[in-house]
Amino acid sequence: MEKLKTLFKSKADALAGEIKDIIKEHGTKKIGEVQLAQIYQGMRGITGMVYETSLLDAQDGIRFRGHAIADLQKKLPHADGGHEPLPEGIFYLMLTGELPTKADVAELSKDWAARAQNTPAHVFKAIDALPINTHPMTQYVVGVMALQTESIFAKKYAAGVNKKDYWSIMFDDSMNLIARLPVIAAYVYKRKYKGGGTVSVDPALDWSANFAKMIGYDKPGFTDLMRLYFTIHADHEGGNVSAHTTHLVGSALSDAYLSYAAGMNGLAGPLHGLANQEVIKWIFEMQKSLGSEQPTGEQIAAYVQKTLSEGKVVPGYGHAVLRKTDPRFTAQQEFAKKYMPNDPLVQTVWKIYETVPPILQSLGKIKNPWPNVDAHSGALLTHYGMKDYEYYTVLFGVSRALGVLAALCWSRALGFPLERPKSVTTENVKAWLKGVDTIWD
Ligand code: CMX
Repeated sequence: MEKLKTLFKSKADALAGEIKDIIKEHGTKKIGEVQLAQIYQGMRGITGMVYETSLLDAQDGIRFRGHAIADLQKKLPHADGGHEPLPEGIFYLMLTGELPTKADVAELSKDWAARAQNTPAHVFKAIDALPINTHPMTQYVVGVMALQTESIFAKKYAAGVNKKDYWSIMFDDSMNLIARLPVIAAYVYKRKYKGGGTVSVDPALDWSANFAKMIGYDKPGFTDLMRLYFTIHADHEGGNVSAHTTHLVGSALSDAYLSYAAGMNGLAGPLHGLANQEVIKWIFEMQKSLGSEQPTGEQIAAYVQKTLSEGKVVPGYGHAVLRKTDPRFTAQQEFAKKYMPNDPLVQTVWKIYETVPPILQSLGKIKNPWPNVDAHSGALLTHYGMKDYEYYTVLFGVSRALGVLAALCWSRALGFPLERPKSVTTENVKAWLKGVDTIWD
């Protein structure tokens, strides 16, 4: 992978030079203003970090280095016989800013399959030490944490390393970790749902096909779904909980394993990545409660009102930034229209899409009544037989590694410092409101 590493370094050096000049010439210019409400309400809309790999627009959705998902489905290389982009390609794009060739992507597939061999036995033992009913995300994070023994960054830092070389060892760690995540994820799946067993990587297969094969779902449709899934969940700019946590923890020079595991603990929250399991759980409970596999719009509307009246959120709807239907939802809907338009669960997801937004809109307080990425994914997985919904967030996590680790390589290559925003107490705020103006120091 020396070619990719050298290309990344040349891009990073060029940008580091530009950033130096930008800060020198424009460093005192102001970006927006912070309102008191924002610091109480999750820092929404405060521009507070630089994150190179993707950018989110409230109306148009995610752009990976300027490219929309629909464009990338055409522009990124596909596997022979495959119909969806290979996620190796989106990693290459996020890391270098360039669209890869088919050969570039094939090289990455081969490299990751080679790096994934011989995952240390203690990783599996650490997972095996957990009770079988442990949530799959916990098992997954424990596996990642156990793998931290392999961190080159941690070892080299302990031995003494020049800060100019941080990028290089972060790159090596990131590549090794990404390569082995499907192994850990597949091991957790087999252990929890298939009675256990070993997993091994086929050097001839791409990252997604290897994962699909390891978990025992190697039909071409599912493999293609995984390629799409791992591509569209890879990144969502820097402020979301998993990306921001990885970035924050990484800013302390925690290695890729520690930083990514921290991000995954954030992804495991129900307002973030766990929403994908919550959606399908909510639909299954609705079907059961109504005694119908395909409830009508009126029945769904009544069930939504019940959910809201119990003080719960409707999972899969709403977003902190987006203000339209998530293009990642649309990409999955298009996949379903092509391969499974008559699937009853898929049709129920579409009926929910017709029914929920006007109800949420009528409440007057929800800024985005439209579906997000998590509203559709479970129905696609269920179609191929994967009904084990507690596992779904692990899939999101495997994909999210591509973005957050590419971004971490950039953070080290650009020499980004420790992140340390200022906090205040409400006592401070009350004093400030009375005109005491020194409290922010
Ligand atoms: N169902 C019910 N109420 C909702 C809602 C939903 N889907 N979405 C937002 N609201 C509520 C909020 O809880 C908040 O209520 P209070 O004022 O009573 O506290 C109010 O509407 C305003 O919220 P908002 O500004 O529109 O949304 P936020 O930026 O605060 O929250 C999100 C965004 C995603 C957490 C929220 O929409 C939500 O909880 N959605 C359901 C969970 C979900 O699908 N999460 C996945 C997001 C995508 C991902 O990260 O994977």
